[in-house]
Amino acid sequence: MSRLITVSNRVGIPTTGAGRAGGLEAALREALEADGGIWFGWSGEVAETRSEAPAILKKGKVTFATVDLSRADYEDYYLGYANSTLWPLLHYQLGLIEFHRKQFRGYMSVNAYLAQMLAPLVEPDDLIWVHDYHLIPLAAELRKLGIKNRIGFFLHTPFPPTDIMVALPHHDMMMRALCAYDLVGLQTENGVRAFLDYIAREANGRLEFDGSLSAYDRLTRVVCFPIGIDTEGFAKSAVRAVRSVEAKRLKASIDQRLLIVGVDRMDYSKGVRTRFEVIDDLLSEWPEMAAKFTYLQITPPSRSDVVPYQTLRREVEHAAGHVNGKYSDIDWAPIRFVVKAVSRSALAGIYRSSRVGLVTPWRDGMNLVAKEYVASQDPDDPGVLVLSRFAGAAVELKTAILVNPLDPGEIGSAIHQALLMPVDERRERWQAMMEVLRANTIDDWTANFLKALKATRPLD
Ligand code: GDG
Repeated sequence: MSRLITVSNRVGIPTTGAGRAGGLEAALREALEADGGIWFGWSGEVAETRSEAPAILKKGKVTFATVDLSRADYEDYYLGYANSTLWPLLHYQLGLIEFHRKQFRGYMSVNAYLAQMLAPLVEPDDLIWVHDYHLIPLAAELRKLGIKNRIGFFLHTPFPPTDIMVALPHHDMMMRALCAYDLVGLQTENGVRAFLDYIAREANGRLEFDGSLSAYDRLTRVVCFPIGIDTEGFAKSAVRAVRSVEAKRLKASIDQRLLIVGVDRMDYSKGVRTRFEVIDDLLSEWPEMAAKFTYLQITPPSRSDVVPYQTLRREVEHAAGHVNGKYSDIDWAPIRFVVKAVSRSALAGIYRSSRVGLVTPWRDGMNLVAKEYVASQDPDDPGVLVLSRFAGAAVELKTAILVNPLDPGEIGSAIHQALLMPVDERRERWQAMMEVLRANTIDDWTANFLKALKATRPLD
């Protein structure tokens, strides 16, 4: 029986009870528990020097193996190349990309180091599943060390079109590194098409009759696996959560008003800045909507050591204050802006209590908030999802109101439509989305990826 080794930038060590884990973390842990396995990655600690060997923690059939990184690694690999070069590139934000050779070298060096730390833990039959853009070169580095196991990679972000990809200095190296995997999983068919287009135009590779991709003197597979959520679990916890203290506090505080909710990490790709302009447009176009709704935006801080994230925080705080200053009355303010994380169960209750879920990223690999919002709704009186057409989730959630996230006027009209939408139409739209979410859960996603990885041929 093959063991599973998952590798991700941060490791989901169960510290505070299983109930706290997010859907992805819980699903990966479950997959590891099934046949036993290892979860390997950075500990999240920045130490004077890198660890000489992984710290090992065993819980049941799962081993958590983590290493510390140095301050230079944190700056060059994590803040630098991963989050200031690759993240904006993968979200089509060419104007925000920074590129420094020192950071690129740091990124390559951390990947080589992680491969050295991981290689001794690998047994011949293990399946290795690597996650996300921090770790693109890991398979190539493991191959250099003689690891012949089947290695899969899943990219949680979008995969951009060729004309954007080639803006990355060393794009050829990154693509060659991706093709060192036996299986590359992407969120959407659009991403798969972009990958194949790059390989055909820039790498002189081709798609073989059996569906594998021949490039850089080897074969790989590139397949779309849209990530899902624990649909029924979320639905159940939303039912419980509306009875929680937090949900009751929220309900009492908004009075009879309709709630609009947005939940996003503080990240420019999520389109949070535009949303305050949306509320401004909405209230100037339909002044009679004043005091009829409350817009609650929950935005946990994220990557606050990266300069564009600091700028974003200042700008959004300013924008929220500006709109509130313009429209508030003594007993009502249009916006509640919460810059901190709330508990997972409170989140489910908040989703369920709100008439509109506002999810308008400029670009997003999938966007789990959109799916969680739908799963949390009351079947008899569901809320309406207003969703960016540029989120991966828009491919599946076709009966949301789809909007262009760059057009505040269009989003404002969509909210207006959602606030006034009759219950029959809300139910119809919700049922169609819920069917999709039941047919593709996080467990299906894990099982589908692992099945496809097992079906690839190990190296001789
Ligand atoms: C990446 C890709 C892709 C948010 N605020 C709180 C909180 N959250 C949880 C949400 C959701 C998760 O964080 C965010 O997931 P998203 O999918 O929306 O976005 P990213 O973090 O950017 O994730 C994305 C995803 O990977 C999976 O492949 O969909 O495209 O960018 O689960 O509920 N959770 C709690 N408190 C908060 O305040 N507890």
